[in-house]
Amino acid sequence: MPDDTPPPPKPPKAVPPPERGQGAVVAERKTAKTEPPRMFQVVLLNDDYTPMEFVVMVLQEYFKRDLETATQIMLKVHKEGRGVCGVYTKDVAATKVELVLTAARRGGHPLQCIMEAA
Ligand code: TYC
Repeated sequence: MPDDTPPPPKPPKAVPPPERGQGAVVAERKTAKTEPPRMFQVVLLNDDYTPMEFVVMVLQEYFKRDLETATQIMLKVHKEGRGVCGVYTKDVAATKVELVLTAARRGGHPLQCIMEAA
């Protein structure tokens, strides 16, 4: 009597893991390239009315300069017309300009402070 039962399913062939060039998915390790942030310098401008002591205080208080450095920067602004207080990221520089101008206006001084791309 003929046996018409279908043959049992063959066991799946063991598939070797793909290698390079045979359909393998290779995760490329790209070096993360994050550009450093643009930097901005905060600059004090000279005027004839703001007291030297106030400018030195500003440099100590808002730019964390010690008394000697603050005095040197103030004198540079006084003699040359402008001087860099510090270099910061955009938001930090903008905040410092605002704080300096607010303090100056509160004290009734015409001190000018600006930021510019470093
Ligand atoms: N020129 C000012 C004075 O003789 C002093 C001064 C220094 C003002 C720096 C502003 O950013 C300044 N009193």
